[in-house]
Amino acid sequence: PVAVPDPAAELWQSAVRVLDTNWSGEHTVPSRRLYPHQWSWDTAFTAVGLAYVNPTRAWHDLHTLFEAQWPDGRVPHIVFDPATAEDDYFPGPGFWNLPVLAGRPARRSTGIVQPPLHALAAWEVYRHASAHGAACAGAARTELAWLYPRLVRQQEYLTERRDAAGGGLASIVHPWESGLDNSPAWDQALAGVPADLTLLDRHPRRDLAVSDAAHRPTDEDHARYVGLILNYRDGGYSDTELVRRHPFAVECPAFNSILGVAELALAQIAGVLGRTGDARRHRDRAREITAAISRRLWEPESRTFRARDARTGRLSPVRCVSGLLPLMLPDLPADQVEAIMAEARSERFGLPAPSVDRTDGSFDTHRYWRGPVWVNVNWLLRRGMQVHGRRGEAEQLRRAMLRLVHEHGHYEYFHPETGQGLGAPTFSWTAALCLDLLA
Ligand code: 9YW
Repeated sequence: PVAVPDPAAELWQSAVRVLDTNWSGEHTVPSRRLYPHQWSWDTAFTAVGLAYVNPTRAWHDLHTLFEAQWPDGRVPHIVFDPATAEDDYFPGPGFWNLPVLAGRPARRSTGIVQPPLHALAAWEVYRHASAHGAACAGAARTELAWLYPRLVRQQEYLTERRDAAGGGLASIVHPWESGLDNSPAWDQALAGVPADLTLLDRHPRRDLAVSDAAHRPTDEDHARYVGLILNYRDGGYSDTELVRRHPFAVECPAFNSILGVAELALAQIAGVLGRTGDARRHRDRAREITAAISRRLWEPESRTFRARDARTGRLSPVRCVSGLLPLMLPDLPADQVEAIMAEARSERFGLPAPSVDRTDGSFDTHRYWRGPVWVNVNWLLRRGMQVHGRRGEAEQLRRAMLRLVHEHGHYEYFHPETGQGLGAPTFSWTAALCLDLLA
């Protein structure tokens, strides 16, 4: 008999191969091209997929990341691989020039953060552990117990030290902290940040040596990114009086929705660990974060969520995919849930959702977070649809994502009109999330 190819099985196997290729022995790299270290939210997405095929490696990855947690609770956005040369990635460990920290973390890192998706990832790995046998389930409980206090400190850092405007939401101090680097959501707030192009002479770009300049942030944006780090670094990475001392502080709807979802995942984890009082506290926090998002980031005229400049109080004028992600919060008011679903279905987005409103002047089919489709944010959007019982759309989105990857490969991002794969070709979170979508 002739073997009939099974597309789902092929996709599964290719995803597993990508994750195997990108395993360094200590952590998973986002891809072998351009990203030689460990990235924070990439680790969380990757763990979600590894939960099905290699939970031991998922825990190891999370462990490595949290070994680099700072004494103040922040989990750095990159943990540097000591085996990689300083100039293989900019900005490398030398540039960040970390202060000597009391109780110094075991690993070298950057001083900024990324969205706190790790509690959700840990919960997902734990949830699937029993499918791998009793020993694996036992190990998962031990890992949860190790991670729990660290995850709590990560949340406390963000909710206490990063509430720059005092309104109950965390501010990002750099566009990179959103994970949505050059999203137009930051354009208005970034316009006030000086773009000193001479910084690029001293700190030349590495990314352009390995990727197409038309896909990447512009030199002006890059100069602002470098300047922002220098300012934060020269202030010793302190978060006191951010609004006065730092030229960029923004409340991102995606970042804060993930912050809220993390509290709900912590409530589940606390429950497993027998900490009922803590579980209640996490659920209360999730409700408070949801209420703050719903109050502060809602733009009533367009009925959409926007990023808010914590320094000026102004909402970003651009509709971005980040504005769809409050859907992940179960307590979001029903009329806001309806509005997000309508926006997602509209000609401005559609499924899978591009990173920016297709009808906006800033929409650019190739430029990174200014138009292309990304699997990770669509995966989060699908979770939101599931949370609110939108089964039809959730299934439509699941199929659309799988079709994209099946036809074009495990790319970093995709052309929002043709589906062409863009950026790095064998990208960890795309592969990992495919496993979850196929399971
Ligand atoms: C960079 C690694 C990271 C992601 C970010 C994405 C990009 C550029 O790549 O950042 O060099 O850090 O925007 O979300 O974590 O995959």
